Amino acid sequence: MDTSHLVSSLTGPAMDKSLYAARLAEFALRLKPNSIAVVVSNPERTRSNDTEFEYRQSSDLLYLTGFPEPESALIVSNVGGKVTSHLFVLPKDRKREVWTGIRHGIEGARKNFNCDKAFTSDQFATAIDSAVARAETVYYKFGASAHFDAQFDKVWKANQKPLENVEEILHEMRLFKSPRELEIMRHAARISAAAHVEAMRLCAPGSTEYQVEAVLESVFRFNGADGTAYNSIVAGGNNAVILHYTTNRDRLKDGDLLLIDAACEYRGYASDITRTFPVSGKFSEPQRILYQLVLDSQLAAIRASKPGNCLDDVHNAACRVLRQGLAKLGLISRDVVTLAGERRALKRYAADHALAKKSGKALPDEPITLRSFYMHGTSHWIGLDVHDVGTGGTRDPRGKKRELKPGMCFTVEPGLYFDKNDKRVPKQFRGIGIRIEDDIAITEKGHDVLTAGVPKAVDIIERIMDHGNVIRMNAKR
Ligand SMILES: [Mn+2]
Repeated sequence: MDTSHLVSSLTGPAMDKSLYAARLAEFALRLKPNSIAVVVSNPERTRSNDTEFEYRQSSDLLYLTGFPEPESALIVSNVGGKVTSHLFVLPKDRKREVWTGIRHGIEGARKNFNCDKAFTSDQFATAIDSAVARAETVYYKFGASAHFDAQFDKVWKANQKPLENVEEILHEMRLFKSPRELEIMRHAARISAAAHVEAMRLCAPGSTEYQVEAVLESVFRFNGADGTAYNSIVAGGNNAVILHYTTNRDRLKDGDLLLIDAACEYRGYASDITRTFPVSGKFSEPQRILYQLVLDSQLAAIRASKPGNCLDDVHNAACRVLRQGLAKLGLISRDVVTLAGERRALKRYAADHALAKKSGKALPDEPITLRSFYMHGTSHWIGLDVHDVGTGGTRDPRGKKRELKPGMCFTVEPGLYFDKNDKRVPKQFRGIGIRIEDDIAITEKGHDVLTAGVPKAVDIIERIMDHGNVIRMNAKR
């Protein structure tokens, strides 16, 4: 059976066989001589009784092979100067396939997924036994699959071969996106951007968080995305101060802001976008002031996203603007307006706290600093995983400064969060949570904003939302 259509049938950019072959060759090149590397699939996970969560291949196996099915594994051997790749897959089984879907089988695996040889999954135990015996070094990482861990562990313990972490090689490779990967990520970002614009157009007082969620996710699916890259956060009003609010059950109120952190995955690659806008379509004065501050901080961080800088520089650029803005508004004091000042204050607090604890005195209040209202980082890598692998905001695995280089992709997502009960802030700012997030790719000259398709300037957001003649969800006509 010709199953080549299963690898890349939809329109839109995709990986192809030659790119996977090049990747596998590059991976083999990075292995020590006379070694083998084993990469295994994620297990299926039960959602309810006898039904499973939608299956998602482990990102490492996906990266090396594109093979999408569970109970699969890859052994790459680099012994005696000869590189081979063997893929272990579920066998064709007409009766099972009627229930669980078409399998590539051994033939499909060999034909469409670049391996030198393919075997059935139940041959893995025997194969790993002889592969480990022949190797001087073995690369593996425990923890992905209990099933394969048990089989590997038995053989590895019996053979006493030095163990290296396969992720150290793979994740360093995954940190740098190839031109085709960037095309795929740009496509994912375009779909997510369109979804955010649609949510802005349709949102109105009286509609609900889950209706907005439905709008977003329908745009993802309609445009051929795999699905969501992570659970959608659609948080009206004070819900936005809960960083991972995914309940999405409340009604949206006139006068509140709406924070949406939602994006799709396309051909295995994630996008990640956050926008915050007024439910009514018009920012109130306090909302606009805080929103503009977060936006200015995000723009400063994006400007710092260039070769030679590191992620800490990006974070510091964002924080600098936020600290100055908060000091100007009187939300933090002048002596914590710099990073050094903030560090001093927190150090003093830690010492006072320890002392009070020791002597049984009343514990001091934590000083009010940027960390009180912005408690997360500014960036994470993005790729096959939404919080992608790759070490180091500052240092690489060798302890050298982790400079940003072309092909690296990450988010820039500063925010400010003022709980409705936070007595440390003026009333007009309480119950406001704002985050603005874009996906950035580092280029030779600087950067490319992959998610530029969704506006973030105050006037443009207000213009998009000001459609008197557009029928909005649940809006009174
Ligand atoms: Mn993010």
